Amino acid sequence: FNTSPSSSCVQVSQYACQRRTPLQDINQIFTDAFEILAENCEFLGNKELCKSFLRASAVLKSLRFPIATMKDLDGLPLLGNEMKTIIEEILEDGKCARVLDVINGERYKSFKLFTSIFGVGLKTSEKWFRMGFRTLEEIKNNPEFKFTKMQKYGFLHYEDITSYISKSEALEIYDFVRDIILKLVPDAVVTLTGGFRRGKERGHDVDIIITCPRKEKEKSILHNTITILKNQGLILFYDINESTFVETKLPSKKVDALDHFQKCFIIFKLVKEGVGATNIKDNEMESKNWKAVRVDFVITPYKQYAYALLGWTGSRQFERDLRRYATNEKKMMLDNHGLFDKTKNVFLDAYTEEDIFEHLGLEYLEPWDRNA
Ligand code: TTP
Ligand code: MN
Ligand code: MN
Ligand code: MN
Repeated sequence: FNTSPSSSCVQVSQYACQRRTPLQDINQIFTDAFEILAENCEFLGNKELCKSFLRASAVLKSLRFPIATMKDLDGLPLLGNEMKTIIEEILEDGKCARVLDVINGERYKSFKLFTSIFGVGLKTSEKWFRMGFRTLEEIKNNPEFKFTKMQKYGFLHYEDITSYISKSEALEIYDFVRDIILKLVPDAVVTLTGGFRRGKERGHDVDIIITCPRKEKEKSILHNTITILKNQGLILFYDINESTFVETKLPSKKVDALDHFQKCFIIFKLVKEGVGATNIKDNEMESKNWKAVRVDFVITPYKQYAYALLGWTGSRQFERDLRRYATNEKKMMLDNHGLFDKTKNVFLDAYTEEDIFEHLGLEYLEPWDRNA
């Protein structure tokens, strides 16, 4: 096959759900720039511009050829003048002044730092930034501050949590947890989702989705599993959100709305076999033989499982485009709980992700092609 841009006569869709986006991003020099600008907009509360940057980035990620000249952009959607100016500057200089200004800016640097703490979002970051804080030390050592339990543990395990999790570490935790769950409920379905399901080699957390085909049997799984893990001393922190799911509720209009399933945000103690022992023998400083790893559990009824799996597999931009496509092109409403056809006034049942793509009239995309 030919990968040169001129040979691609097929129109590139404006929706990520109509394009293949593998992990390998050959336009990373541009997409990195757009994602920094998008993040900066998010920190400034400029949602519209943030969306535009993320959509532009996603278009470039789907290309099978590297952008080499401005001519290569002909016919591509979602790349307006603002986006083209940035691409042109990077093509000429290898960098973009606007991006450099952002990453050296006080606000971006502070928000990056603050939001890297587990339990700290945009609101808290804004507050701390306005109060004049710029470093973690200033915040951590401030006796005036009241931290949530999540933030306290976020600080406590900061180094571990902000370091990457390898695929083998993710699989180790997944296998371990799945074994425990299958002993409790033999027909439970336990799936590693999120970035690792999309083929990523490293991630910032381990996302695990759980269901059971026998009605209501999924309901006891979370608490029983947490109890077992706690008794084994493997839970450093956990926060259970009970389900608020209502089957008759229409899918959410907000593209970034959280879902209503039972879930648990965990800091897991991953014990590394063999690490530490040699150091003790050599009488060196005792090294820690475990690593704190962020793990998310989500538990869904069987009927909503395919929708939840699709939603939790991501990427976030892929999910946003799926919903936008459903709304704008199909007069349907999609979220992590289901798909509602507004023309026929019915919820559409699905038991596999393939079913959902079919309902939407989309060609099926494997998880590893959803890296928008
Ligand atoms: P993340 O775990 O944040 O992201 P990721 O797995 O793609 O990448 P990494 O962890 O390596 O940074 O989210 C995974 C998906 O889960 C994302 O598409 C959004 C979705 N999600 C929900 O649908 N509902 C929720 O309540 C949460 C917390 C996430
Ligand atoms: Mn994840
Ligand atoms: Mn993430
Ligand atoms: Mn997650």
